[in-house]
Amino acid sequence: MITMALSKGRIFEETLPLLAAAGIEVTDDPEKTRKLILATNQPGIQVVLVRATDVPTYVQHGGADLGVAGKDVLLEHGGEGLYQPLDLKIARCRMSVAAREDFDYAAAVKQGSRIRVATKYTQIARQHFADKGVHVDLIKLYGSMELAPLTGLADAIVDLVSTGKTLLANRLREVEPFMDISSRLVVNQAALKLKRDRLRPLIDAIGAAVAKD
Ligand code: PRT
Ligand code: MG
Repeated sequence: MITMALSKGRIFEETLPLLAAAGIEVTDDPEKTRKLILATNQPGIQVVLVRATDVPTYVQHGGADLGVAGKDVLLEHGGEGLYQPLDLKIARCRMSVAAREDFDYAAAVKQGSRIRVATKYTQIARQHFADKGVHVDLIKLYGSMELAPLTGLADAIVDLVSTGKTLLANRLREVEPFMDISSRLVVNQAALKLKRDRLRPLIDAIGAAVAKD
């Protein structure tokens, strides 16, 4: 059996057409079933639904042979034990610094002030500000980052932006987009050796589908 880990929502939706191009159809609809293991039209291939941030962990430890995860999630995880053969170019967005309209980010950076930054993405944020030589106090949050500058918890946030509507609705300004994000195919390194005959053609078919778009 080949097991593929996907997260519900945009990653599942946007992976479906790539699987279809490889001849794989998921026969259960995750929005209509409570099942976490979904069958496909191929008896030897199943899909497991896990949280987006858990996909690398499942694949790393062999709970799944392969999976799809955002570059953001992979950088935070570290990518240990994962082979990353393909950029699937799906679930695209960007990682940005955002601040309240009345916070002068550029001036704070120029003056070398310590900036309080709230984020779920502490590894990515730490690396970004270190590269820029900006001093920051990072505050780890698990969600609703937009609230942090509005309540005075932080001066700025680091978060994903796609349409910009969330920032706008919370009167925040995107002051520094710094990384393009898309989702990658990740494969368990041991599985790639042991199940190579089945995994390699699957990876190649998905790769061909990406190249066509
Ligand atoms: O939502 P849940 O807590 O279950 O898990 P998750 O947020 O980890 O999963 P999901 O499905 O929301 O995101 C999975 C992956 O999609 C992420 O790891 C990213 O690689 C990618 N992706 C693409 C996004 C977005 N676009 C995105 N816009 N992930 C999150 N967002 C959020 C963002 O954090 C912000 O809250 O959407 C909001 C901004 O969107 P706009 O359109 O208002 O700018
Ligand atoms: Mg989400």
